[in-house]
Amino acid sequence: MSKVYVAIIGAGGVGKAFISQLAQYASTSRRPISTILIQRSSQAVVSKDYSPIDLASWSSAPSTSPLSFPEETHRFLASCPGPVILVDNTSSAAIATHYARFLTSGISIVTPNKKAFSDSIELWDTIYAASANNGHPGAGYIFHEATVGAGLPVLSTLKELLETGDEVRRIEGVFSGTMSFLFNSFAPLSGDNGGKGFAECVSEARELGYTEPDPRDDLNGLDVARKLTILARMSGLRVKSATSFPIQSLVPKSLESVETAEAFLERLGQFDNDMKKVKEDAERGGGVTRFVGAMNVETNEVSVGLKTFDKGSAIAGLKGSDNIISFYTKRYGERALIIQGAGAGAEVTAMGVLGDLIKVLQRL
Ligand code: NHO
Repeated sequence: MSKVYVAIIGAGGVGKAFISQLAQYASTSRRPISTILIQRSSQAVVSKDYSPIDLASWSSAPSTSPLSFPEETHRFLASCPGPVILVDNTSSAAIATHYARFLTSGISIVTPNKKAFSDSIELWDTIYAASANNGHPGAGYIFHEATVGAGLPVLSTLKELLETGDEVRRIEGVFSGTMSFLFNSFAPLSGDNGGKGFAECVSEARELGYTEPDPRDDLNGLDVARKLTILARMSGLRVKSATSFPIQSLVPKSLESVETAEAFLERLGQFDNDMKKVKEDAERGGGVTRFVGAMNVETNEVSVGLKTFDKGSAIAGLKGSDNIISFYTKRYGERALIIQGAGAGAEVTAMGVLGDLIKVLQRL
């Protein structure tokens, strides 16, 4: 079996978990896998002769300054003696906008980075048109399962529903591990959260690795909006961008432009009473408040925001950082096909990325 080469960009929470999962997979895989690049913002481990980097000791291997992107990175990968899979474990929009160039050169891409798929519809069209997924000869494949629901099989299920001729009518649920964790701990079913303020719950979610690098990307609803944009586009809706429909933000107006995530978290506590009121209003009506998203193919609508749920509902009963995603389709009707489980965190997200890498290996 011919060797496959892997290049990894981004080695933060998800990237590091991915590298250790890849090391384990490669040690038992019948297909030889050689990692030739591990690139971070400030430094890179580059195997100039394309021999494998030792994944057990990469962090102490000699490093250089990063290859420029896309120029040097593209040149290095396009000259590789075999098929290449590029793993983008960053949240960089600058990297995502160049995917088509790599795909056209036969380089496959797997990524949990939502930016490319939830930006303009034109970028989405360009990426898919350049990929082997759409039958483009000689092109690379692209998979991004972990962009929705981390390791949960959300996009692959949607694809299979559609390919087997089902009709998706609407998709609803809790799509954010951070928001799920926040409301499950800030507004638990029992009503008693041990006196924790909303800001304290946000800091906890960040420490647990659930949030985006800047938690405002979760709290402003944009992360959920990005996931719904991806699901809606895969279902056939031509959503213009992740900001082209109503999104309820939980970031106080005056903190939107605070420079760093740390400064934002320090000041968020000043707004704890606002969220306390939202929680108490829901409780007075006998329910709990949760942050949800929905898309409706029939009415062409997408929405993201807070909603009150009956305490007996599946959404109210979620635990930890769990996501729940309900597909209402022609076949499954109003009882829905439901996927539930941990929807954030480095290990489960890295699993989604490695699962995609294995899908590409099977096609190369
Ligand atoms: P980090 O820890 O900030 O790591 C990013 C790394 O990329 C850093 O080491 C940075 O130096 C490097 N980097 C950035 N720009 C670079 C560049 N131009 N060149 C080279 N290196 C560069 O972020 P994470 O947590 O590891 O996340 C990585 C990617 O996974 C992001 O795109 C993120 O959106 C995505 N992701 C993460 C999660 C998660 O749980 N952490 C999930 C999905 C996707 O399912 C998860 C989810 O949706 C989480 C969401 N916040 C939620 O539901 O609550």
